[in-house]
Amino acid sequence: MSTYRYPRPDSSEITPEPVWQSRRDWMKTAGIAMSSAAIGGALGSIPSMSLAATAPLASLPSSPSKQYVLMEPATPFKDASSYNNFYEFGMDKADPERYAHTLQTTPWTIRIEGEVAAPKTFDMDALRTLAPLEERVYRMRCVEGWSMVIPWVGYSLSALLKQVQPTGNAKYVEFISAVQEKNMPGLSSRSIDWPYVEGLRLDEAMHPLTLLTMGMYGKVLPNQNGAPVRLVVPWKYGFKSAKSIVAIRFVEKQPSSSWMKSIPSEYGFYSNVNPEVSHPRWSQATERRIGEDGLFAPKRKTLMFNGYGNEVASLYQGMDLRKNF
Ligand SMILES: Nc1nc2c(c(=O)[nH]1)N[C@H]1C(S)=C(S)[C@@H](COP(=O)(O)O)O[C@H]1N2
Ligand SMILES: [Mo]
Repeated sequence: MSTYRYPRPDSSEITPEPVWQSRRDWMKTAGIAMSSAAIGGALGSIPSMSLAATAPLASLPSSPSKQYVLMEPATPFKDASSYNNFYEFGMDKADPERYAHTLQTTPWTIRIEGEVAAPKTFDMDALRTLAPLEERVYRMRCVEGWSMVIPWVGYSLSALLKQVQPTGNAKYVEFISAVQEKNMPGLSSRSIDWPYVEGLRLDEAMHPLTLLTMGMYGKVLPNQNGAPVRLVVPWKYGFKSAKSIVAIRFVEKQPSSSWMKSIPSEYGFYSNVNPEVSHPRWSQATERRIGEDGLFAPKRKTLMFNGYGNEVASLYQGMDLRKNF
């Protein structure tokens, strides 16, 4: 018996293998590189079939959220765990699944530091039991123009942040991802200043939607999705949702994220999903939903704040969202 309440896609929505294969062949014939060229470049390549054996993932029980559900079908697990961005493991969408098995996820701790009365370190046991685990189905919109619907398992980040006392200087929160020199083949690319760092304003970090995430589809996170613990900020472009987090730092000044440092003209601090503000190199008005794709499938209209406007629009009252992109 399935424990999921969200509608499952019926098998006709899942692209059969011969179609994938012919698509790949077509792309080869057309001379389109299968690996995405530059960071933030191509509008996402076609998901590739996984050849890697998948280790069984431990289940992670949780209660279904009553509040955070969607009427849209969840993206098949297969797609959500094989079409990834995790540049520590390479630039290609298939690289994380291919290479992230080397990520060392035990032991694991998150250090909370910076502008706090007393810095504190939490191990995974502490993190998993700190608050009741919930399953929440969120949309995830990548800045490259694709999206997924994923049942995540976790709890509001605010539950963790409330465990420490931020000082009056704490205005922003920084999230620092792991660096494992020997285990991450993507670190050799210098296009990102490692570690991968992201940031939120304190009120964004404390917003109930901001999810400290330890699982998906009822199981612990696959390495390629940011095991053992990551952030999910569903109203912002996917890159704000830092994976494999080892430290959370309260700071006074607006932090500069890896993407802001790497390409400041294209990536701002806020990065709220906004169909009206184009990326300098492409429109953000529509998106391709992974799992219901096909080169000629109609695109979906991208929603303001990725559809979470009722919850979060008030955070940005009076702000010019073109300037604060
Ligand atoms: N540490 C780290 N976190 C990261 C990334 C990354 O390269 N490194 N990629 C981001 C991007 S661009 C996206 S779209 C999401 C993808 O998450 P998913 O692969 O679980 O769908 O993770 C984000 N978090
Ligand atoms: Mo992304």
